[in-house]
Amino acid sequence: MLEQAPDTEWPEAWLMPDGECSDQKGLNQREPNVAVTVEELKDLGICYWKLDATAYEYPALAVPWNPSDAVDPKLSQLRDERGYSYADIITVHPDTLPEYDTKVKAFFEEHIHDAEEIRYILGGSGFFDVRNKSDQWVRIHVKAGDLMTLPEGIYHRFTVDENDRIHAMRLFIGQPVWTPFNRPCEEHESRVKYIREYLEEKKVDA
Ligand code: KMT
Ligand code: NI
Repeated sequence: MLEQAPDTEWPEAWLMPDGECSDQKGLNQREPNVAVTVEELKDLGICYWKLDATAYEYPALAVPWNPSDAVDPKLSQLRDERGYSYADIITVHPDTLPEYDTKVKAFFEEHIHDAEEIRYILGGSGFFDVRNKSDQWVRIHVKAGDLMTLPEGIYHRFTVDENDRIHAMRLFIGQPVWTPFNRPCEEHESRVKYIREYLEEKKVDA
């Protein structure tokens, strides 16, 4: 099994200030900053591997991209172990993504999916925000080489940062379904499952 990255290699994460986020591409740290630990990210169901994105070439855009074409042995190992059968590669940048501003706004709507969200960052950077157990926003700064998975049913959103560019591979098990279910969707079975698996107090047998 390909081991996840040691804690020291995980992306930086911090709590965002409470309330509306008026500047989605900014760092949005608290004053003083409150770092979020890797342990806390793992407890939310997040997984993380570090790959070398600079050692291999990837197209700027490939929809789809055949995961069998992976040359990086770490990527092909993850693909095989985790059953990633679909991939595509996109570049979110004003020059390459039609209707950039609309899409960047849409990615930032709080939502869940009925499957794991798997993102491999090939270049550029951005923020994945996830809700922690107290329903606060945790901002995770992803960069080239980061392969991160968000579990099915976790409330999250994405934005580019102030550099306005991210080059990313989106992976999927089976036929891709990117449908977001916007919050609130507490009755959605993926949400129910996430709450049961990650948010409820674990009952210890007497
Ligand atoms: C998402 O999940 O919001 C996206 O796919 C955005 C681009 S990938 C970093
Ligand atoms: Ni999503």
